[in-house]
Amino acid sequence: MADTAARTGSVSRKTNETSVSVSVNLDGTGSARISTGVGFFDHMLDQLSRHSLIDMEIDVQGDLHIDDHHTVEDTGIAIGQAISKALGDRRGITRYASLDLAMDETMTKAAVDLSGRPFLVWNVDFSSPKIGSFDTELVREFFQALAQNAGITLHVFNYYGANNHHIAETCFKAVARCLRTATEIDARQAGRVPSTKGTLT
Ligand SMILES: [Mn+2]
Repeated sequence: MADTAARTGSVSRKTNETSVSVSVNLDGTGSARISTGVGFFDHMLDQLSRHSLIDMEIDVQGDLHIDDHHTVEDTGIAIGQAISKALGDRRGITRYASLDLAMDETMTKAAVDLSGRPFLVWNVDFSSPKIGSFDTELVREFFQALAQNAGITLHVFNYYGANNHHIAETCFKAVARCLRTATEIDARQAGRVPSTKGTLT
């Protein structure tokens, strides 16, 4: 599969609240073209692409006159669905990854299992409800939507940190680095699905 089929996925999703279009390439270089209308969220998605090396094209028109909630959640849904499509039957993938990511005073762990079973364990607290105009509670909403729709077991744990921008950014970067490793083709799997069940879908 890895040598022939491109591991790409595209999703277009339109509701009364948002219009979202996402394309991903798991075997990219981390090139991103991202426009959600939410500056801080664009910055975080840039990190997600850059450090996962998953190319991402993301274009979102959301009901930002209400708040950022629908835009962030629906973008997470679409990225998750696009990644799941790109993974296909998950044959040959590394599947697991975990990483401690440091950024100045902040340290965050992420662990992922591309199990096909959605689960989020979220152990991250922010000391402020806002980063600029961005609601910090939306960071969790994004990863919940991503895990649910990508079929990922995802754990995120912030050990410590003082700056809320850093805390959010370490979550995105740590998950990105885990996605990079876990989605990568493991040559020793020799094209097999990495499960004794024989299936991850
Ligand atoms: Mn930053």
